[in-house]
Amino acid sequence: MREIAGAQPFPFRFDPATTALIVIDMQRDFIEEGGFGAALGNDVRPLRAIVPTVARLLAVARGAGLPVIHTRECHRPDLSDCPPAKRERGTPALRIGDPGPMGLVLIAGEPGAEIVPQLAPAAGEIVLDKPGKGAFHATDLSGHLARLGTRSLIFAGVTTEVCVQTTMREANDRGFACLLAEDATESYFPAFKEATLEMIRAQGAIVGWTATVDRIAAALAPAEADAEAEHG
Ligand code: TIU
Repeated sequence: MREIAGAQPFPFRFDPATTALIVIDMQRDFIEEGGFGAALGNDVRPLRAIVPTVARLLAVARGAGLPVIHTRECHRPDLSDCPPAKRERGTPALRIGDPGPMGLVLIAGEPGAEIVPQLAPAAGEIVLDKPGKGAFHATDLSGHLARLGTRSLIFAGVTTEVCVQTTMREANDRGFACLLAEDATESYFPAFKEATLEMIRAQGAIVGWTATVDRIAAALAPAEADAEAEHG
């Protein structure tokens, strides 16, 4: 067992052998100009700023042998998995499925739906397309986690209070111990990010824990030392 002593609201204990990293929706559509996030009226720059920190967390997780799951919020080209209530909501500059500068907005296979190149999935990592905000809805995430033997999940990605928090709550209800990497997640609304971190860890970690990437890396580092010792 490992421990992140500096996690909030109290130390997070986990076994690297049953822990996976899940990186939520680090797609061009949320992070770059001309995508879905910008079409909703948001400034995408704060999201772009966390890319190096997410890359570091990915490197740490890969180095420690943790399975990595990447998600992408996107829909089929025929929109059969996009409820009209989602597509028709509000008055965005571009709706899901509309042609934009990065192809059809939030559609699988289009450039905008791809994960940013700095965080590209490595060979063998799971890439899960999801039509909802939560990654368990209408996907086989539960099956993947059962096959991996996962019991604890480390979360990163965007946006903190929408797809990340929704998925964390889904995972928490399914019995996973969930920890959110504080500096590897971001919102278009700074106050919403802070409120989300607080509500996750309030009431004795009612949804889960939070910790910085530095602290997560420090807790996982001995795994590398163990591996070196094993291989002589
Ligand atoms: N991935 C994700 O969070 N989808 C969103 O639509 N987020 C917003 O904050 N809009």
